[in-house]
Amino acid sequence: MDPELSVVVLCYRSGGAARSFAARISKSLLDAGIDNYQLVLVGNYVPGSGDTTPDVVRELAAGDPRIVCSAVVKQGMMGWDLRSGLALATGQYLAVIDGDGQVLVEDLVRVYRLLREQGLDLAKTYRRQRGDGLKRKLFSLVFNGFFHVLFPGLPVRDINAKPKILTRAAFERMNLQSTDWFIDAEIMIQARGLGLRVGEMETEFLGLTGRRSFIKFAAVFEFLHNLLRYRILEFRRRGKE
Ligand SMILES: Nc1nc2c(ncn2[C@@H]2O[C@H](COP(=O)(O)OP(=O)(O)OP(=O)(O)O)[C@@H](O)[C@H]2O)c(=O)[nH]1
Ligand SMILES: [Mg+2]
Repeated sequence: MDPELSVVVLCYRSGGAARSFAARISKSLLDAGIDNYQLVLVGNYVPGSGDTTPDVVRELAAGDPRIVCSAVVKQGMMGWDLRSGLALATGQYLAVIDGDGQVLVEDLVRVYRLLREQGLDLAKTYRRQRGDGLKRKLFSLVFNGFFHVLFPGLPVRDINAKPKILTRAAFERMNLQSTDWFIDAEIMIQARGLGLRVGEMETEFLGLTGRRSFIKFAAVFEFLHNLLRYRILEFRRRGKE
C-alpha cells in the first residue's frame, strides 16, 4: 500500500546526524498518529569528499521498511537532491525538509494538518524569527520583494521556507527543472501558474551549528537573475498559448 505521507529529507553532508534527525521525524509523525509514512533520506555525495552520509542513509534504509534512500553521485546541488528524493517518494502527500537541523521537525505535522484541514494543494511555513543572522534576513526581504513584483498575487511571505508539503496531484502537474536553491522559487512560480491553493503558517528558523553557511552574497544576484529569467520564460510561454 502506498504511504499516506512521504517526507523527503535533504541530508547532504549531514553524516551521523541524519540518524537522530530521521528518528526525530519518525517519532513526531507517530506521536501525531501518522503511521503510514515514508522517509526518503537523500544522501547523495561528491566522490572523493570523504562524506559518510551515503553509508548512514543506506544503513538506515536497510534497517527500517519505512525508509528509502538516495545515495548516488551528485549531479547538481540542492534542487537536484530534492528532485531525486521526490522521484523516489510514493506517498499521496509529499513533504520536503532540510536535514541540517535548521528546520523544526514539529513543523511537518503542523504544516501537514494545515494542508489537510484547509484542503490545500501546497502548504508551507514562513519564518518570522531567523537564527541565521541579519544578513540572511535582508537577503530574504529583497528576494521575496522581487518575487512579488515579478509574480504578483501569491499569498506567501517566504518563498524559500521549508517544510513544503504538496499533494501528489499538484506535484505531478509541475515540471521542476532547477538543480540549485532556486527550486523553492520554481515550486512557488509553478504553483502560481497552475492556480494552486496555497497556505502558509508561521515558524522559526534555527541558526546553523557545526558548519558555516554555504550561501554567499553572490547567491542574491543569482536568485534575482533566475527570477527574471523565469519571468521572461513565462511571458514567452503565455504568448504562444
Ligand atoms: N549546501 C548544500 N546543500 C545541499 C546540497 N545538496 C543538497 N543540499 C541540502 O539542501 C539543504 C538546504 O541547503 P542549505 O545550504 O542548508 O540552505 P540554507 O539553510 O538556506 O543555507 P545555509 O546557511 O547554508 O544553511 C541542506 O539541508 C542540504 O542537505 C548542496 O550541494 N549543497
Ligand atoms: Mg541550511
